Amino acid sequence: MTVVLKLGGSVITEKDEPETVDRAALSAAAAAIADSAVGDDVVVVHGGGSFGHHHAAEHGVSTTEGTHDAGGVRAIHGAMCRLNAAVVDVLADAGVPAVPVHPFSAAARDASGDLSLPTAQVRTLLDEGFVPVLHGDLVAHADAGATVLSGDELVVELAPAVAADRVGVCSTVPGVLDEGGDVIDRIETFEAVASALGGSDATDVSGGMAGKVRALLALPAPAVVFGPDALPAFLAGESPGTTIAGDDTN
Ligand code: IP8
Repeated sequence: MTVVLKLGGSVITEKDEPETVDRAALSAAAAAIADSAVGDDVVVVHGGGSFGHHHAAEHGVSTTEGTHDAGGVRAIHGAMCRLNAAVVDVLADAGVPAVPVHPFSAAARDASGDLSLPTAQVRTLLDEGFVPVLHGDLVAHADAGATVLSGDELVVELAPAVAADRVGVCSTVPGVLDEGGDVIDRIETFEAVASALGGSDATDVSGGMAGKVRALLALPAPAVVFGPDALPAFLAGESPGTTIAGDDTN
């Protein structure tokens, strides 16, 4: 079984405190991954939380607005590397064979924004028994300098590349919520939930929950969106929160 697991940046960091890891939340996630990693191939992707977003905002960089300021690039990428090192350390302390993989060193976007992400190293690391840990980062972007590459985009690229059987998105909410604030159990088409999600036709995968759902519907494997408390259940093979299963999963 191959699992791609996204740990939301706001799950593992203190969102309002610049560059502060939420040690308790990260340790709990690491313990859950350590318990389950035996026998499964697991790729971890984490978001930026109070590390990358803080610096990206300061330098006016987003998924579409780039920068040619090398100092800004070093500041944003450096912050993500510090968070990645903290995540890898906590996973290692929990007994997970975690190793860092930095997308900025490998990925590129062309002038129309299409992403190319080499994945042979991730597949090979999995085959060799490691748990690769990637992170939202910056990416070299033709005609724009460097732009933000979100963890969600990485999940969408990686899941088919490693032939993931399951995709988990651990966020601060317990699933995709309907207008009344209740968790939607299962989503098979975007149209069925468009009004609950604000009907956004955003195609940018970092464009909130609507964009996330759209991107996850296009995956060949079912994706599950859940809150931190449900991580052990997800890793045990259950589907807590919201299951997102588009046509291609059948
Ligand atoms: O939190 C953002 O990753 P995300 C990474 O997954 C940076 O959107 C550099 C802000």
